[in-house]
Amino acid sequence: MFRYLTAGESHGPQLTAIIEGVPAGLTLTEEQINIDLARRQCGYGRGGRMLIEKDQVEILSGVRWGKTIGSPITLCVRNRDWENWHEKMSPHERFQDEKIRVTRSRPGHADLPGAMKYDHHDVRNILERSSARETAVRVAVGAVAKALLSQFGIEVCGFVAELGGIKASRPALPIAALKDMAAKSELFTYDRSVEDEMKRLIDRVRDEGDTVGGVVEVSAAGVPPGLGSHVQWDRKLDARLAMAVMSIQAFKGVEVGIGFQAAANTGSKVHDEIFYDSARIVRGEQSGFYRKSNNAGGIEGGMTNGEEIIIRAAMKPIPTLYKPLRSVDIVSKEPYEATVERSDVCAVPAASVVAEAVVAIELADAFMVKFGGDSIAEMERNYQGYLDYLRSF
Ligand code: EPS
Repeated sequence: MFRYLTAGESHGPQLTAIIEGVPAGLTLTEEQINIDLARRQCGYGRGGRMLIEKDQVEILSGVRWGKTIGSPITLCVRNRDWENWHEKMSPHERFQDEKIRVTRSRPGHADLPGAMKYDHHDVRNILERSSARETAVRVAVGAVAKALLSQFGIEVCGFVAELGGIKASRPALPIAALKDMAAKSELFTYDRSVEDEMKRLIDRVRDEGDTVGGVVEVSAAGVPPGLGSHVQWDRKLDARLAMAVMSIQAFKGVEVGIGFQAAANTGSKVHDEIFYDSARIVRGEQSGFYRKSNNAGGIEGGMTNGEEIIIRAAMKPIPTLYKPLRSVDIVSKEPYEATVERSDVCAVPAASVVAEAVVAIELADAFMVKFGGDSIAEMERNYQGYLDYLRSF
């Protein structure tokens, strides 16, 4: 099992993750994790905080001389903004200051339900942890999952598929080519033709003091058939992926393959017909079975079917707005209009990197469940045995 927890507040000293279950012998460096941390910080539409933060990971346990040793891995990403928050976020009672309490709850945030649930009369106690700042360390965990998956030829990549209703169209290219295109795009999309329109929309929305959301897409290629299971609800891989993606701050919907479109079509148009060609095995493919379409998004009955996994998810517009929204002060009960001094206009490109991370984490977990060993060498033996069997199936 690949499992993890994160801890840390947005303006606290650092974000921390502990990962358990990574086998020994995996090459892992801070530099390789930092590449994904930097990707998450880019993207058109971010606000002032990203000028302060330059996220870098520190590996504090579980790795020795560039390789995992099988023990829990601790990752830490320090918050540079902590400089400005020492007293306001101090664990020590002597810094308590009622004057800096936040009592105004912003619509669309965790503020009000969180304050009610935890009996807080200072919304900061909720917003610090509900903040999407936490995704920085989840991306670091995702980079570890991706390192594990890439040992077995599995590649995962996130893209922006839609922004404020502007749809990108996906070229019929292998994932590596799409990844290159997205890496060169400020919007992290594989469709250059809509990029300017998306940027213009972000500029217009910024001028209006508003925010905009979108749809991210994550693809995983090279995934063998048979990850996940049909036998129990919590072993179904699509269910696990949906939960992981829905757990990203500001996400409101998830679909696998054609998702909601399937509901509007008849069965004969939706289901991917099955073919067999023994020449595929000679060419080194994992199986002779294949599909000519992939409406299922690579998952049938809660299990991978050997086709590319495609997950799409909707991110709502960030609720922290310059434009006033009506709300109520939780202490005085007086109405007020919620506004901010600092906010992102659009974080959909960054969210595509986060979605990529959480999908990679679930796939790494499912992969460990099926082929898990205590070392990479043991997993390679397990995996090779399965591939040999699959080719003869
Ligand atoms: C966030 C609010 C902003 C974002 C932050 C998420 O932070 P601040 O309130 O400090 O300006 O910049 O995102 C990040 C810090 C990040 O690393 O992505 C929120 O309320 O969710």
